[in-house]
Amino acid sequence: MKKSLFVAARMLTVLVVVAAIMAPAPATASPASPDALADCPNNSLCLWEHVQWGGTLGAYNKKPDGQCYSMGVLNNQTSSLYNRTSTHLYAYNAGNCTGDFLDFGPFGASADLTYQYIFWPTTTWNDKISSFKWVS
Ligand SMILES: [Ca+2]
Repeated sequence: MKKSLFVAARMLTVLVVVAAIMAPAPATASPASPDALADCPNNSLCLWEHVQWGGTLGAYNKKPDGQCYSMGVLNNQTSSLYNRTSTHLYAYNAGNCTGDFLDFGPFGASADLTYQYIFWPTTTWNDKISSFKWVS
C-alpha cells in the first residue's frame, strides 16, 4: 500500500514537471512586444529606459528640422528608441547636439543600443543619448 502511494506521488511529480515544461514562458522571458513599440505615437521620437521597448517611455513630438532638443528624464538612460517620423534623426551623446551622433533614418529604430557602438568594442550607445534633432 505504501509503495503504491509512493509510485502515485512520483507519477504526480512527473506530471507537474511536464506541465511546467509545457507551460508558456513567463512574460519577462518573452521577446519584444510589438504592442510596446506600437505605444509610440505617430510623428514622434520615442525613447525607452530599457532594451526591447521596456521601462519608462519618453515620447517627443516631431520638432522643426534642425532644432536641437536636450533630454530631460531619460538623459543618459535610453536603451532603445524608435524614430516614428519620415525624417532623419540625429541622436547625440552630449547636450545641445554636440559630441558623437547616431543617425536614424525615417522610421528607424534600435531595440538594443548595447549593440550600437560609439567606439568598438568598448563604448556603446547604451545610456548615452543626451540630445537630438531631426535633419532633412
Ligand atoms: Ca537604460
